[in-house]
Amino acid sequence: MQILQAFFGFETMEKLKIAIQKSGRLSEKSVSILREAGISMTNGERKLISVSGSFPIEVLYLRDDDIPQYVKDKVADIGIVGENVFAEKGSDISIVERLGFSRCRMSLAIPKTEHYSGPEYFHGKKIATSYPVILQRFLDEKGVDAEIHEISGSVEIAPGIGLAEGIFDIVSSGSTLISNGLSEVEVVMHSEAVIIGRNDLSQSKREILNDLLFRIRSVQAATNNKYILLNAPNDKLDEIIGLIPGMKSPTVMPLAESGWSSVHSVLSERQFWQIIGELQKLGAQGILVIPIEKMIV
Ligand code: PRT
Ligand code: ZN
Repeated sequence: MQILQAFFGFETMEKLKIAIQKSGRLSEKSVSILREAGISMTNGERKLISVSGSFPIEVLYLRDDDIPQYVKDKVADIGIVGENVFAEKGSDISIVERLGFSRCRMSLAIPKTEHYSGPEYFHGKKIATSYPVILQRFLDEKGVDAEIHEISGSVEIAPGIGLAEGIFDIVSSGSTLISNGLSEVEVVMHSEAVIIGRNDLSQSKREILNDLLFRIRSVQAATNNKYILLNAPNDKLDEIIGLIPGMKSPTVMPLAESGWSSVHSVLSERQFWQIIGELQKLGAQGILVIPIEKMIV
């Protein structure tokens, strides 16, 4: 790929077509993931298609629900959707990468005044949802015979207007359920944004995809990790190093003041909050935590 690119630029190369949501909860983050991976788009106004001058990629802006079908039909090669949309419409295609944003869950909910006895509660009842495939799979697994009423939006109002006795929908904070007098009784699946793709990409498109995934993983590793610098008393160096082992091992340099060293390492943000107290107890001082832009793992 590099040789072709050096001679002809990206214009003449085969491009990987990625479909992202045109406007909605996934769109901003999808664009920023590409941008952080060094892929700048020529078309800032997000029309239907834009191309990148810095990477052999073409971006298509679509409704999220349509993306799996466009990938199946080879209009796009890969796409970014919620795992819920993949589970509903993604037969014959696969998850290529998990992206960790737009986390939510798909749950069954019933009026909070009802007593819930277990999945058999739904026997013979009507459930409103925009996700009939995932719901049917769950009901079959549990051996429950319920009627699925498919609606495209405002699912949460269905029990209140007498359309259904329960709902199956996306839940994030849970406040939509509460404000509609519903309580969540079964979490059927957890979801996050994912890259989906076909398994039959050409060799050159697969190479572009691998390059894209490498870049995305480097950005994600950097986001999840921090560079930490601290001053440590030499008599506690081994214990402090044990707490912040880093990618290979920390850098340790003597300070001008004898008996002290400067320790540099990398650790996850979550880990940092767990060990900060212990580092202080061991006498670490001048602790600096710095964001990392890219991290090649
Ligand atoms: O127009 P287009 O079809 O492209 O977009 P859309 O309206 O179908 O989708 P959009 O943008 O609303 O959501 C895109 C994806 O974001 C979903 O498929 C999920 O994977 C993910 N996501 C994450 C969510 C939520 N969180 C979310 N909270 N999608 C929807 N919601 C809605 C939910 O439907 C419910 O009405 O928010 C409400 C619940 O939120 P809480 O916080 O009150 O529980
Ligand atoms: Zn949608």
